[in-house]
Amino acid sequence: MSDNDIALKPKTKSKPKLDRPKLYKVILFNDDYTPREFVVMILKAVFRMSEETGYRVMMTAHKLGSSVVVVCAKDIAETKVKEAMDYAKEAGFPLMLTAEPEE
Ligand code: TYC
Repeated sequence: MSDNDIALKPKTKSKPKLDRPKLYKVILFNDDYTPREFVVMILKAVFRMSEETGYRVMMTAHKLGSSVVVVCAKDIAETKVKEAMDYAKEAGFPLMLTAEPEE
């Protein structure tokens, strides 16, 4: 190799992988007081679900005690939980949702 040759080193350093931000599950909980139609209305208005999907998610919570509504970024999950519970509070219903980190 002469002095003018450039020795090309293979790039061996790999970029450290950035951890993906954790996803959050929005969970809907059953109660004995909130009307079914109101729950479906909330799922349609806040979570942009169709009538059919909203009804299915509501019935899952009604029968099993809880249902996953959506999995998304933390800030979106928390904002939607607050929005849904604010609507319910305003209407005088004890509807409960939470945002929980995925395992
Ligand atoms: N259990 C309620 C009723 O029978 C309906 C309901 C369903 C409430 C799902 C909350 O997350 C819920 N009126």
